Amino acid sequence: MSENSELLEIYRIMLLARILDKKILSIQRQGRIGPYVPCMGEEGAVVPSTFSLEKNDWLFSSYRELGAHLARGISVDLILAQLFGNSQDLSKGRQMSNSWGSKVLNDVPTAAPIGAYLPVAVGVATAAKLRKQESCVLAFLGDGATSASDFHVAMNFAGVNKAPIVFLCRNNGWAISLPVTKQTASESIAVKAKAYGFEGLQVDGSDALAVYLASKKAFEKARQGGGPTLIEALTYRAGPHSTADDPKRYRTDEASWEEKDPVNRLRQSLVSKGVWNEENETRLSKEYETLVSESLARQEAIRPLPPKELIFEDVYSEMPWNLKEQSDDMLLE
Ligand SMILES: Cc1ncc(C[n+]2csc(CCOP(=O)(O)OP(=O)(O)O)c2C)c(N)n1
Ligand SMILES: [Mg+2]
Repeated sequence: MSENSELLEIYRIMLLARILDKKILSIQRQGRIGPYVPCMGEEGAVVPSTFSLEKNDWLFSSYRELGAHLARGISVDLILAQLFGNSQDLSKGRQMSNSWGSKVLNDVPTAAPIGAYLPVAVGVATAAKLRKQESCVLAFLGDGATSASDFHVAMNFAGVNKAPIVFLCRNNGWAISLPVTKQTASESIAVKAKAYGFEGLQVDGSDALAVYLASKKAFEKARQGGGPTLIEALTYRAGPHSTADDPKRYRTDEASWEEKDPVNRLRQSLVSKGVWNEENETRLSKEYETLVSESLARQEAIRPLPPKELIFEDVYSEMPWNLKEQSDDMLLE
């Protein structure tokens, strides 16, 4: 596939993520789903990097990577089923919202403690290397996750084992209300890779082409046995941390958001290359609006919801006594 056709594909998914994210945010505000973590502003970092993944590779994410899951092949129906926690949700409503994943797509649902999955991601990459399998791993994280002990464990283990993994840190400047200046005294996040013996680089996360090229190079290196790379993508969290957050209480930097919008930037670049125009844009936006509203109507209507006793299933082959006690108590309520 030529670079322009890859970029067009990337653009389509970024646009779908934008439209879907806006719709989800609005239904959350109407009380139709539980809490939601929006992704607007960070599509340029997450979608292009996911395009370097092959079928047998693995994707690990946090919660703001809606576009990465769409790029990996998770359908809009499954995205919404997860948020409604209905019976079509692959985890049957037992995961926190935004914890998307799919076993067949090697897309691993996230864990709530920040960074907890990073050592697991490195383990998967190391295992693939030991077994002489071709697979690589893409692991997303936020700037806040770089203070978690699991991040350092993962970076160290990845460096020592030359694991085929690409860490993509979305540095959006905030960990809820904590600015990145209070997160680390390092000159950058990228520089941290040096201490663990591998390459770290910074890229403009609003520039989809830059992220695409940096990720492609990092994956080529990993596939050739060159080990890990840490990519720090400088992004902009355009919305609140989550629907339970009010950024007006701690943030005043919203003025220049339009220039940073990665969807607009990629669109303008495709238009200037002559491979996209207003007519294409209108047609595709309409198509996605319809896709999203039809899927929403389908997923919201699915009843009955999974029974609450399901939360005790699929973990132990025989339920331990303490869980049995909790389950009995719950069913009495
Ligand atoms: C170990 C742990 N500490 C704290 C939290 C609460 N928490 C949830 S999200 C978050 C901020 C993470 O920020 P960052 O990694 O920068 O990701 P972003 O939300 O900016 O995408 C925090 C502190 C948590 N989930 N796990
Ligand atoms: Mg952050």
